[in-house]
Amino acid sequence: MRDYKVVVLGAGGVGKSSVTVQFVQGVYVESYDPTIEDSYRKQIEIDGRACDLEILDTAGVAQFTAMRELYIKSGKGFLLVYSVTDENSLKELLALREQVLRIKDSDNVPMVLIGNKCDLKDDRVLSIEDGIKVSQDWGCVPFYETSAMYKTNVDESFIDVVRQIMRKEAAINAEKKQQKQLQKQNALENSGVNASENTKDINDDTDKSAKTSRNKQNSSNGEFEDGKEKSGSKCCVIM
Ligand SMILES: Nc1nc2c(ncn2[C@@H]2O[C@H](COP(=O)(O)OP(=O)(O)OP(=O)(O)O)[C@@H](O)[C@H]2O)c(=O)[nH]1
Ligand SMILES: [Mg+2]
Repeated sequence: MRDYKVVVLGAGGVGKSSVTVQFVQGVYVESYDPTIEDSYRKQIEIDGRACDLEILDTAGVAQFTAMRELYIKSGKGFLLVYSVTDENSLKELLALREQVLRIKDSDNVPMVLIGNKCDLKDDRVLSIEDGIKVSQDWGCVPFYETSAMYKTNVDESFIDVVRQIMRKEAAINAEKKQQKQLQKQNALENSGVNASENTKDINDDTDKSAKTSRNKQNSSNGEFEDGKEKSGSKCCVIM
């Protein structure tokens, strides 16, 4: 079973714990108890693959955020949560995302943008378009409006980020395999032993293994086709 470490980030009180507990335990927590740090495990099957999710529900309240750098380092995917009833919570996410990209030293980090509390229609101050705009500014990061209270788009958000982690890992593994083949090919060429025959064999092998790897990806999650990645995540998914 593969391990997937997902980190839930966002300002205080936006509903990180409520969303997480809804996903893991299927219950809604009405009371507000600021989190210091909570870790959950959940096993689910995604696209036919058994996944062991470790979910880190983090602190949003400033005095508890000292550990942030450490858990961003160890996380593979991120749920960035704001509340549609709190304008500042979306602003805070901009800096949080920058921090994630800086610590990960990459622009390609599995993440979803979540606008929570979408059931609170009278208290809403941020529109769906506000969320879509941020998602687009972030290079079309998948965006979901969620309600932890009604379990709206909660499972979908977690599954989306795990799928992104899977796709990233598959791409890294394919690249590693290709590099190994190239090294093997170079070593044979340098040894000068019947180089042209061997190279032909290896090229054939590379072709076959690339095809097999593509086929595997097609049959398991349909994310790759003809060696090109299909966009599995919609740019913006809203309730
Ligand atoms: N109506 C409504 N209330 C919500 C929703 N999600 C969370 N809440 C409420 O908002 C309050 C804060 O929720 P938490 O999940 O504790 O927020 P948090 O982001 O974990 O807060 P910190 O741990 O302090 O960072 C609680 O009273 C929740 O019941 C939602 O989707 N709809
Ligand atoms: Mg919390």
